[in-house]
Amino acid sequence: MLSWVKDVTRLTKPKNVFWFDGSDDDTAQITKSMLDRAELIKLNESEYKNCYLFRNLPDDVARVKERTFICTKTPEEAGPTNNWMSIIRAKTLLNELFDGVMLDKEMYIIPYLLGPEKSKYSRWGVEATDSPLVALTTAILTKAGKTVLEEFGDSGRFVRGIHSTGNLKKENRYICHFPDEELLMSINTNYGGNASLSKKPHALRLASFQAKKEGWLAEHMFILELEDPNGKCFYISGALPSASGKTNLAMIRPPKAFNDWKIRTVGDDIAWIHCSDEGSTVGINPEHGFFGVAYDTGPYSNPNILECIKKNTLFTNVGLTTDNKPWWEGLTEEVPKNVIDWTGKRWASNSKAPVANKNSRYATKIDQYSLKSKNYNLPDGVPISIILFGGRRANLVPLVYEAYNWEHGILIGAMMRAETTTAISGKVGQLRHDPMGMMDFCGYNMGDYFAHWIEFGKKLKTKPRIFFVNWFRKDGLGNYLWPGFSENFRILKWMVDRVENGIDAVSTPIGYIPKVDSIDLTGLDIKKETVEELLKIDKDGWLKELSEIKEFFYEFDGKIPNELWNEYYKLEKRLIESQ
Ligand code: OXD
Ligand code: MN
Repeated sequence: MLSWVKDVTRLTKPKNVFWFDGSDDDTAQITKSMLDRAELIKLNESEYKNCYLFRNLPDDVARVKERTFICTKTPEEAGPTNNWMSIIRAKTLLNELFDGVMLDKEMYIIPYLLGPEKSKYSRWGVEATDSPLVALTTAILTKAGKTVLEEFGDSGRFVRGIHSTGNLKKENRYICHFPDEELLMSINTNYGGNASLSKKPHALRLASFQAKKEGWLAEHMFILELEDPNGKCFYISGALPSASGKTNLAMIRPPKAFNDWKIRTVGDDIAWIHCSDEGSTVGINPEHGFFGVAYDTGPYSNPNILECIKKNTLFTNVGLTTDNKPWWEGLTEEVPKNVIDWTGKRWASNSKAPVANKNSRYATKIDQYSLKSKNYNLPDGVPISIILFGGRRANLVPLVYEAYNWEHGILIGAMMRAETTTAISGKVGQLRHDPMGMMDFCGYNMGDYFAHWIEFGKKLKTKPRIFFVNWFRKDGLGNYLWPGFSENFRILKWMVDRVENGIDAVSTPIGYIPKVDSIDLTGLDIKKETVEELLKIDKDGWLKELSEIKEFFYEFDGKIPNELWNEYYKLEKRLIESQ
């Protein structure tokens, strides 16, 4: 590690190297230096203890797919869903950009651990960065510093990450991944998803590549714990596209009628899933904090997190009230008077622009979240019995359905499409393929990725059951049919009833759907016809969907595994025969 840090120092030429030891003192020192340079705003201490606000530049507030590259020998290794750059070209370009980039700046060296201590499933990384924001964020989202070094010993295996804020020019922004070398290089950006390399670049893109080689899965999934009234716990892992309520679902509060059920969180964004020595499916959360979307988070969508982010939290791109409290749409009904918007300007009350950026974030430690599962940090992980995929679809996709088997489940994961949101730059509301929520995060050819899922299943003695959910179906007038939010608990409960108690379901061409009266609607005012509508299968619509999926699969140039095509044709046949 020392010799690598020396190499990075020679390349980037910082004026000083700061080894982050993970202590509160180090964090306080970095925070103070940012406050001194007015890069950070201290929030109201009596209501938001030890909380700060950072504002990114307006064109650097989201992940940028078009500037994100997988650098391998051949484009085929990266596959059609990734941007590819040759290793030589990327290295030449980046070495030039990084040459002397940290002159006059401090370089922070942050050793971090992804996953529980003393776990064979955990992995190390080190990020060298000139961004104090990244240093603070990594200290929140991972276990970082000295304790990691102690566990690390003299192991030479760690993911190397080099990052510089550079000049923040978008045209020279690069987020490059070199899977063969386990190396990450990111420059001219300071947004968490591009710059905090431990998160998306390491825990998903590089980890997915490692996972393929080593026989496990690195997924864009939450893990939640559901405890039934008898005290029995179930673990559900689920992928929804970015900014589709994944964090909120992982922290859902059951409706009043289900007071004796508990939901607790293991992780909200990333799951590393392994086959245990006994052949069961176990998952860990490699992260140690939440980097959730603030915008639209409120007492209705996620009451549990609001209490957690009142201390030791780093906010980015939210609004600021006159008494120095963070604010974003959804936090309270009324916009506070004289609020400052996320760019630092006074917000005009007739303005159509939002106060907070739609991808504004809070970074906070899982430790201080009161509804975390007591097993969130178990070295052996938690047993996963349900895997859920989902998407934001105004029509076609029913509220919930279950796959017939593992391979069929992989097909429905691979078929996942969703309306776009704001975590990535680009147009909002368009239908976009997002297989297993991994479109932006799979570090290798997704055709091989689907094949890897099939192989992984072969090792499992008992496979998790796979479900698909869509909370966002609308009626002809554009109104949501399902109330969503905490009511989604009812669907989680149905899944558990299916898996645990074997309750009956209706077999349809696309999979099992609930019998209308088997979803527990106690205390919910919803018409039976609405539930029927939510579960309706539009066969012509599905056949059209399938033909679009086929076009998508063709892009993989023969790499879609036969098992997936088999499931595809079985599904098509079921749809045609039921016409
Ligand atoms: C995230 C994302 O930041 O998915 O979690 O964009
Ligand atoms: Mn995510």
